[in-house]
Amino acid sequence: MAILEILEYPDSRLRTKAEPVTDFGAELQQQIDNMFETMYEAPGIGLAATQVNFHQQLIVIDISDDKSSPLVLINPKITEKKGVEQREEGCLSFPGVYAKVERADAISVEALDRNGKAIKLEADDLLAVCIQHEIDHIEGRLFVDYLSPLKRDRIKKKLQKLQKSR
Ligand code: GNR
Ligand code: NI
Repeated sequence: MAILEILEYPDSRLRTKAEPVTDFGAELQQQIDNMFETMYEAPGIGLAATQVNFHQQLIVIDISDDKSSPLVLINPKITEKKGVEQREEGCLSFPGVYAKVERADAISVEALDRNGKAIKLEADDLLAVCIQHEIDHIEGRLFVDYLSPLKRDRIKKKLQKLQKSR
């Protein structure tokens, strides 16, 4: 296993639209394991392949406190959205940045698991937020896209300063 480098905003590679996964072989399995290791080490509750410069529609999530609920979503589609809720979000591609974003409160999702088997799930609360945040990543969208241009610009300057300092 390996810890992967996480791209940080405003890296333009975060804007890449991922291609559907078609090959569920050993390389994909290795990529999934490396993404879990990277997410747990960060630590984060989700990680999209785009963030580690792998441009296929692959997401890993675990919102548990004890690594007990790993979830892999491949080629995911949101089939239903209900309600809206504002929540504070963070992102591993924006170290130290938190902002309130409005999302659907509950969603239905269809996806493939790591073996290519079709799965359907219903999610609400934090899991629903996390899935929507990760699906945005694989489509090249970022949580700051929902903020005002002024707030986004402040965040960009803060991160560029941080990146120059190391
Ligand atoms: O670790 C993460 N926490 C989080 C908190 C609120 C809403 C979304 C997230 S996802 C984030 C990890 C990440 O950047 N995934 O893309
Ligand atoms: Ni993120």
